Amino acid sequence: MKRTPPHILAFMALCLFWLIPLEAQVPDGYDLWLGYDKIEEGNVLEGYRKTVESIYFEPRNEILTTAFEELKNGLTQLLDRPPIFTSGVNASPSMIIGKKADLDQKVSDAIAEYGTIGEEGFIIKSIRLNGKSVLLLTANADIGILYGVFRLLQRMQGRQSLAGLNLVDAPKIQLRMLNHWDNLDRTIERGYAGFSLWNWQKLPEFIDRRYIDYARANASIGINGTVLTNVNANALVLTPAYLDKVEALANVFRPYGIKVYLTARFSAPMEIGGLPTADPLDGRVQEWWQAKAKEIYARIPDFGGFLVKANSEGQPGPQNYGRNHVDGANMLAKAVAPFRGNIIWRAFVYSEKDPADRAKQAYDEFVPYDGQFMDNVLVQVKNGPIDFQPREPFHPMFGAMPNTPLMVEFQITQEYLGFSSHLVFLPILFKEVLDADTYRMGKGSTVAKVVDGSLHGNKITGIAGVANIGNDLNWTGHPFAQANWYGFGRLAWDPDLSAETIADEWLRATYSNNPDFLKSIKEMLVLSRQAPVNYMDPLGLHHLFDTGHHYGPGPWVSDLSRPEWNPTYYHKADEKGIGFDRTPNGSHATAQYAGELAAKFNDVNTCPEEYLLWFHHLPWDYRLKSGTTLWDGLALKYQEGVDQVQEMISTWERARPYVAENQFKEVQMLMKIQLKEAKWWRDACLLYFQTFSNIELPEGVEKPKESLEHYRSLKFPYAPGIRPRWD
Ligand code: BDP
Repeated sequence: MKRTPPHILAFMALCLFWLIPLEAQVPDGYDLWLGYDKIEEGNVLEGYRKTVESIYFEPRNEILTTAFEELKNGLTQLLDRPPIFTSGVNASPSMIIGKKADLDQKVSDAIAEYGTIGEEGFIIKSIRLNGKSVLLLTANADIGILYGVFRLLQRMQGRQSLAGLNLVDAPKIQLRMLNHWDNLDRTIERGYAGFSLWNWQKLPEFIDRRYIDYARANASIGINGTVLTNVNANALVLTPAYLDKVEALANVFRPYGIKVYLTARFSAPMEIGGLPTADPLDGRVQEWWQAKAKEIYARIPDFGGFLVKANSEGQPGPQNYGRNHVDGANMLAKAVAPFRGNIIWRAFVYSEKDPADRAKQAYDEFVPYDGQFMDNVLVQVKNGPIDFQPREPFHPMFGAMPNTPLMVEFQITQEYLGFSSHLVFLPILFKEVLDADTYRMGKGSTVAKVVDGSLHGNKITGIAGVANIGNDLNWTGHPFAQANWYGFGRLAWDPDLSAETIADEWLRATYSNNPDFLKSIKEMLVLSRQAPVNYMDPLGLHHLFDTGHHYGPGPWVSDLSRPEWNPTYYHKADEKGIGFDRTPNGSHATAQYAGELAAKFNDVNTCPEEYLLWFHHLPWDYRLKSGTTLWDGLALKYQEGVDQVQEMISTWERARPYVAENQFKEVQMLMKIQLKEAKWWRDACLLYFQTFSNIELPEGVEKPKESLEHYRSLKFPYAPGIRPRWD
């Protein structure tokens, strides 16, 4: 056999030497916003290095050790050298980290703000100590230190100055939770980023590195609770074999300040407990849940509690036994109360037996129960009255139940927003809802104030986001969908933050600090929230989605057994016009809003145009504010949505110099899909609505390439995220 000449061998070795590090440098998105790339700007680097030259920080327990490791790792990468940790304050460190109780009194006495930051807040402040300027990071409790460390690193990622800093921050909402709609077979209902992270088969022994990185990412944005399982619940997760696995996950998340919750299937006492009933007023059922709670808390002392979807979309609940939501929720609340657990009871209900407008049903069913739930019950309300549509007015329950803590539930996963192939920056949507004024206690009674408890003085507060996370390499499928996870967490911490600030923080941490990049991509993010509303559901239209999978348009669907599952129920298009009349002439859903708002929505002249067809059925020749007819305006909106995607594509071109080529291409390819699908939406919807309006498309709207029959014939049996049917 011929031997390879030594110079070829040397060349090959050299190639390997070059290839390996090069490959390792290609960003794959796994790091999320926690990629601590070395700071290249010399003066900034020097400034930071000086500030954190030597650090006094004694990690005395699990959470502090997490914070210590995170700090060490982050600083080592950002500053390209490991920090020096001193063994005491006497060594005159440039930075001191410690909670109040662990600090020298001389140091903690210098801080007046401890009383304002509660258990989870932190203070990062420049103080003078022994004639020297020192950066102090302090808190009342360990978790505050961890949050402070993450914030410090984030400021460095964003190149914000640390000089003369006085940052006092604490979360405004107590329970900041992700809801995973993950099934035990690892499929994810409405999940578009692969399979579930939870590898039930290998748990409890095998701890996937992902669990730890998931916890890090959540802690970095202040998320402190996670519901591991789907709201369409499987009782098996409450059996000992699965509780072993849940316990293992809880142990991984605890050092990051994250509590584990489970969904409770209401009929579990029958399915896994062998009881003949799940009636909440039956003593055996009550005892079963009490014993179950005891069993769980014996394993997981800080277990958060149960999230329950009851009597909704076929899920069992107290109504199966002639009882009501209060009976059901309080029965469970009593079981977890001795362990300081909470029950989160969902208000997403609508019934096939109730002929009332679906948008009205949750309010009608829940508002009369105000004040009747036990103190450890929170009612979780979706942001709008239908179901996570591209745009909905806020849910009228907000502000209408002053004696009940209401959580808002947002959907981070994009069930109705193009799955993980469309780029949509959701913090803008979340802010529209949080900033909406309910007028319930006069002007300024925003949804944010209902949720953070300040409007009605609730003792317990919470917010939930349906996770968009799966086992895709980059966690969320679309690289920009990471921003929605990030943004949800930041708003859960502080609902008053602006979407602009969130975009800025995320872009800097994830991609680049270049001002040109930031400016154009921030504009693109704003556009990304408007575009899908225009190309899917403009002017207040809603639920035009194809059945079951919700992938793409299906405005023609009208043959499903339940009326409110058909898109035709929502758009009500006919020869005369289009839209759902929710004024006093129609379903009168507007009556569920405060008087000022109801009046505004009822009057077609004052109703915001973005909600026009949500509240009104209008003739095709109705004149919009722009002077065009409704038909023309609708068609032009669809076109505008497509044009906006086109514009996003051009803007992304400008990002090329600032991001790695693979990152650039990945987003570019996804945007091509988004453009194709935006056109699909425009053409399918307009061709269909045209069968009623019988009017030509106006100038400026591209002619559809295919026929209506073509769009109607499309089938997607393998679209991801479909709901499993075991109930
Ligand atoms: C809808 C989803 C369905 C969920 C339901 C819910 O289509 O898969 O189970 O909401 O929130 O958005 O319970």
